Amino acid sequence: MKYPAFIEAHRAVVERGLERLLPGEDVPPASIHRAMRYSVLGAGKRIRPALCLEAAGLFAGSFMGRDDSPQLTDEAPEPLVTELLTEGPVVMAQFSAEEIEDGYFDGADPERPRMADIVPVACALEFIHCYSLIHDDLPALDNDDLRRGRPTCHKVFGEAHAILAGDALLTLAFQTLAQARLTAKRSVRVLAEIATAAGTVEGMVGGQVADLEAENKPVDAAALEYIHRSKTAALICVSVVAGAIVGGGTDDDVERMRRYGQNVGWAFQVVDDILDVEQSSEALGKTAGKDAAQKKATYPALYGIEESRRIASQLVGKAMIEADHYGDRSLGLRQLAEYLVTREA
Ligand code: GRG
Repeated sequence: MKYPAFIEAHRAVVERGLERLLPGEDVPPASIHRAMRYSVLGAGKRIRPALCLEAAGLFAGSFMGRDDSPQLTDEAPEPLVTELLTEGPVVMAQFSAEEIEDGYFDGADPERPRMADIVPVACALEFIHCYSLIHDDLPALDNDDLRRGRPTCHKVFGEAHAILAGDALLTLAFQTLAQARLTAKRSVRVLAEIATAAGTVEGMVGGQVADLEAENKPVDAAALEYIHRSKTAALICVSVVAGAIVGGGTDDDVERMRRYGQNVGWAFQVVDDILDVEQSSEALGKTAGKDAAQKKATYPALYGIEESRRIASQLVGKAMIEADHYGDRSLGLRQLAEYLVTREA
């Protein structure tokens, strides 16, 4: 299945947001900004930002790229919208003391953020994802030469710059989140959720550690589940959770999105394991067949390809039940879930 057509609209806005939120490559020290931009502005699928925007749209009532998208088509652009959607100057969101005090911007309804205010949150998730890819490719971890169809960051800029570019993207993510135009309450909640998902306790770094330590060892189903849910699903899950929070979902909505996200995130890594076996490096834009070569803990290794496919479909089925709660309004999240299990790269 191709990337769902209307999600392409999210992707276009996210690309522009990433471009503008990253320091320019002439900004000193230019070498680190070149490395950051090289890694972020490559051919990523932008799945995490798309999930975030789609979840936010579900609750904020704005659906970019579709006929019912009043906030982006009908309303006069505000400064950040202008920065993100037109050829304006590259600036981070700037706030007066009053705006920070209010936790919002310009008298707009704090309960109904514009999608353009949510784009920085979506971009922050992509910054964290890109940091994890840069570090994952380093010689001390996966030692890979190919990422998104191009030489990896350390191959082009050297190891020191790759380590620092990863660090800088993680830091930029939290700067971006802290400067996003959200109510103070939503802002703090989202910061805590994303920091936790990127961290060590059932988060991305913890999953990566467990993955490393499982190499060359027999791994049971529970250990494999822990690795996949922490290493990959946590960031995917928090993408929809953050979207639900900033979009104004209730606590029940946020928890429903968490269940949706846990299931699609887990399914995403199961499919990633399958693609590593079945696809070529050219199709994936990264080195295929590495899991078996490195004796990694994967679903195909433990269950075989067919059973892995069944597990992925079952997980997506569970996510669909959560999305179905919102009827037609969750069409985007349902299409994204379907894409994640049927994708070929
Ligand atoms: C602090 C040393 C240190 C490491 C950070 C490296 C790391 C922790 C975590 C790695 C987590 C990781 C790379 C998980 C794999 C997740 C995955 C399937 C990535 C591929 O995602 P896609 O397909 O990639 O969305 P694109 O390129 O489309 O964005």
